[in-house]
Amino acid sequence: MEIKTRKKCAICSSPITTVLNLGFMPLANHLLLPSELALKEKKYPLTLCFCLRCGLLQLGQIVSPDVMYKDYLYVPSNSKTLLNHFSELCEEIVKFNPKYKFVVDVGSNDGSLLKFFKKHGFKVLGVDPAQKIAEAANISGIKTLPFCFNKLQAKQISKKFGKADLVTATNVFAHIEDLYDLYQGVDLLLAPSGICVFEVSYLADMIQNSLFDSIYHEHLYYFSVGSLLKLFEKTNFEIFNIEKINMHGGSLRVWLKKKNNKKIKVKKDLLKSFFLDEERKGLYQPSTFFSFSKKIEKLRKKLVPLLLSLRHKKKSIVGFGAPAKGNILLNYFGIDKKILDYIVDSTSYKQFRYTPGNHLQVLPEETIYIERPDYLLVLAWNFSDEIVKKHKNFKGKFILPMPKIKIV
Ligand code: DWN
Repeated sequence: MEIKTRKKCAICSSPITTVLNLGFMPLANHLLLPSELALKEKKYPLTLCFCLRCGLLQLGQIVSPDVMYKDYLYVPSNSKTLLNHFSELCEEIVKFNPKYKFVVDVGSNDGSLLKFFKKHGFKVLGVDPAQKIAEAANISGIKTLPFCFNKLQAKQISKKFGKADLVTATNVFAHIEDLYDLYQGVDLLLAPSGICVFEVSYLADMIQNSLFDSIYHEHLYYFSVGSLLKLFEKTNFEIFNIEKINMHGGSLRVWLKKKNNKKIKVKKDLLKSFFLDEERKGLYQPSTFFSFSKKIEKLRKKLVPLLLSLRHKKKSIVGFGAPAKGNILLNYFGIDKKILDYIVDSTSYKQFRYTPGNHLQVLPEETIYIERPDYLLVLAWNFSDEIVKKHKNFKGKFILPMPKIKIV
């Protein structure tokens, strides 16, 4: 089934309340081939629902992973910032336990993270449903199984490759519908002394900075620490450490151990401080999310007139980066060919395709030195430092739309 409606909370099965409706949106990462432009484009409802009992913010509609990942175009290796981040994650885990030897990365994509573990002498194994990208990872020497991770697959992996010391997952666990099946699978795969380290976008940062562009059909869940604690109550895991990290607009790095592993100490005071901070920020109150739409409207009322005024002055504007988040921002704010001439992106999979919804062509980054637009609207704003530095010879200006509009 292509899409289904969620009626109850994914963590505690309580009724859920719709708190935000972004209307009908195309799949944010599905850039169209030229031959698809003439076809009727599919758009799906995009709503956020809140559970009063456990505080989980979750999508009201679930699009089938087969639909979302069959022609997946996102790879992390186009960003030095992200690769440096993966290297730091690897170093931190190796420092935590230098004896770990076998790591499985769930949602391993092109193997960017596993390459760092491989350099440390780990046995590495990736799991990712994006067939083309998994194939490229295998060719690059990172063994990758081309399917979605779940409990059944975990059993097969454990039988064939043995128990893992470490399971990692960066920006993946919010993409998997059945969270209990997922963690039962991680439990089956991990050795008794093993740990799972995963990263997810952090709800507190999303609300604080009105990062509505991270709301799209791939992201089924928007976690607070409070909702994660509720989730793990009903699994064989417990959180023993949590770090706030500055990736993708603000994320959490969550460290899990098995409940009966008493060798690793739980940082109880740290977890409590996150919980109290979230309570103070209203992350467990639906009213926080009802007011979220007003903050998005305020941003729209600033950004769109700014862009229109530049166009009125005959200035040319080009989108920089074709991230999933950029497609949400453009479609939700109605920014189309009237404002942007085209988009540039360094990802070869994305080039010469067209963005979903507004059908802007994606061209190679170098185009900006040929066409020389007056402005670049940086849609990959989470990498703006890297982008502005990399293009210091670009003669035009950069418009950074999030979290606050800036022109540099
Ligand atoms: O959860 C997810 C996040 C973590 O990554 C996935 N569902 C999909 C993806 O979201 P995204 O597409 O918003 O991710 P990025 O990493 O913000 O995308 C950046 C885009 O910008 C890529 O298409 C690459 C491009 N880029 C570029 O063209 N030149 C990036 C840099 C740094 C550059 O210099």
